[in-house]
Amino acid sequence: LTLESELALAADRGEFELFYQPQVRLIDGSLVGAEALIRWRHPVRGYVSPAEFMPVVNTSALSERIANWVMETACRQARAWELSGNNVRVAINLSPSQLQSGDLAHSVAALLEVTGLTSSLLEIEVTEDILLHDERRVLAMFKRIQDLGVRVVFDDFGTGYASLSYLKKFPLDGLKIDRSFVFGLLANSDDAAIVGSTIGLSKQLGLTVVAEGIENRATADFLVGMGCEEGQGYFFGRPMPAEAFERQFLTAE
Ligand code: G
Ligand code: G
Ligand code: NA
Ligand code: MN
Repeated sequence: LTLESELALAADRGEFELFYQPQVRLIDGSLVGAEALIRWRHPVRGYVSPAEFMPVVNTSALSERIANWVMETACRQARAWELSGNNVRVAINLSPSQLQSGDLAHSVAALLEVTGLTSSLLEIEVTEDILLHDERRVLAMFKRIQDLGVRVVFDDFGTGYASLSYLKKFPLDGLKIDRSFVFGLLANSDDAAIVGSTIGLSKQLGLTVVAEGIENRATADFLVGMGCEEGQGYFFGRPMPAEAFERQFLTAE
């Protein structure tokens, strides 16, 4: 069995799950959102990381099917939390290959309609590389997604091939500062300069900014000092199953 056919079987058998990692307001640690991260619960191997299987998904016919499953699962979860009185902005990841076929804007509109989710509680994370292919089609599609009120952010900002001009032409609500710049923030003045400039740039462009990969309080405090409002990282919580996320971060209605 190839990994690709194993993955198709896994999808048929419902072996995929979404984990949720908290995103918080750095000033007081209060919850603002969650990033949904896919996991494969393999019957023998246990949880398998997307780093192992998403590269295969992304080059296979499964790509769109998985994207639709992730979107639907995240929207249903976000709506359930919304109904229980917790407005959690849920962010999903879409790889460039998952946008090649189909009409994402149409799928998103249909999902919002079916689930009843408030559109601003859904966020889509894309990497800067998204515009490398079929720029006009992708731009038009994301304009329609943003018109629905769904948030769109650049993930891993600063690590891709995009130029700053993408910030002008892409309909964007926020940036996520890649964790490779955040890890060394306290020790490396280049990282500090890059992070500080990105925070400044975001503010001047009216974008929200989330720092990723925060692993200790000192880094969180330093980011607050630089004017960064939101953060994510093991210091606040690891990606975890929905039930664990609810117990740790949400209030029962
Ligand atoms: O969760 P973890 O840090 O192991 O994720 C590893 C990589 O897999 C990250 O680059 C992350 O963006 C990606 N990833 C996680 N979940 C999804 C998903 O649902 N869809 C896509 N396209 N990528 C994902
Ligand atoms: O590419 P993307 O930014 O979507 O990747 C998200 C991945 O980053 C997830 O797989 C998650 O497990 C990982 N991650 C989240 N917070 C931290 C952190 O504080 N430290 C490290 N090393 N990885 C993190
Ligand atoms: Na992400
Ligand atoms: Mn990222």
